[in-house]
Amino acid sequence: VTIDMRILSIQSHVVSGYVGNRAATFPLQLLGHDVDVINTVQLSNHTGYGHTNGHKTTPEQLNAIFEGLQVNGIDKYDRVLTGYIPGAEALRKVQGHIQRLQPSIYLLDPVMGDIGTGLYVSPDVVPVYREMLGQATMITPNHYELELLSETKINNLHDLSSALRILHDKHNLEHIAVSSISLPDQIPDLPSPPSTYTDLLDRSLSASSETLLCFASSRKGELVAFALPSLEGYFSGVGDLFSALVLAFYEDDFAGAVGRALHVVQAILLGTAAGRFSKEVTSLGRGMRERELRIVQAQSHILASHRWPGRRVD
Ligand code: PXL
Repeated sequence: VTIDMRILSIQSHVVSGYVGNRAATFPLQLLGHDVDVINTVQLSNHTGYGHTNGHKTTPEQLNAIFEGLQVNGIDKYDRVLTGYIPGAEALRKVQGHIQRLQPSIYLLDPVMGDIGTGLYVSPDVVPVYREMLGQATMITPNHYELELLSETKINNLHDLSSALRILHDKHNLEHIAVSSISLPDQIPDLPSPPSTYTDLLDRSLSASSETLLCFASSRKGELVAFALPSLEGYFSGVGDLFSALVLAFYEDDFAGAVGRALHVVQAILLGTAAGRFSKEVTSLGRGMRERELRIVQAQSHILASHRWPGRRVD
């Protein structure tokens, strides 16, 4: 595995909890990388709580940070990761700087919203992200974000394939990981959870019967599907953690990196839901607090190199 990469991560900061840079930085460092961190917002907590205080970094402040790095010649990065950037003007600044930095790999996570919660950024970031697709090596949209980017509705596997083709062909994008999507289609012979996951199941709430899917899609036509157990309720930061791990694990096998990232994410989710990493074993309440990902406590899972099994469906 590649170690000691220089990575720039541009995402949110929350004082309490684990979304954005707070979900990405620790895993990347634990995996042996130097991570430079630009915070696009500083908030007390993620926006899923009843109340959130804090501020956005202004476009001018973002520019000043980039310029400081540039003047000192310390802005050389192997890989760049972007996530939650809630304003269009700020996103434009980031776009310009990434264009100048020319990292060998740029993972763009088009953090805009989710089915259920809807859009949680300014609507004018959507066209900017569409423009930026040509700049990215890989993107990690969820169902909602893939619909926004492709300007299509995705109700079945056929729609999914069309949306992916639009992004690969029209927007010249190499790799797409659809981080989670719910489709009515039966995909035959999808491998079930690996024993390294089911071994963790004992003390946990059982996963619900609903299955979510994840896909790794590459421009040359390879499409790999993964079946994921869906846990009840919503966990924030899961997509942010997933993106950071895909970026860290990617060498030349995109679906392989996605499979490894999924295994880590599922182990952390299950452990969090089961209260496994807490001082007391708690049952999962309705509170946001118990749903904060236990990323620090789950570090052995980040370092284990298991893969979630997938199957080619192209
Ligand atoms: O996980 C996406 C995300 C990132 N950053 C902040 C958020 C959220 C989702 O709620 O609130 C600040």
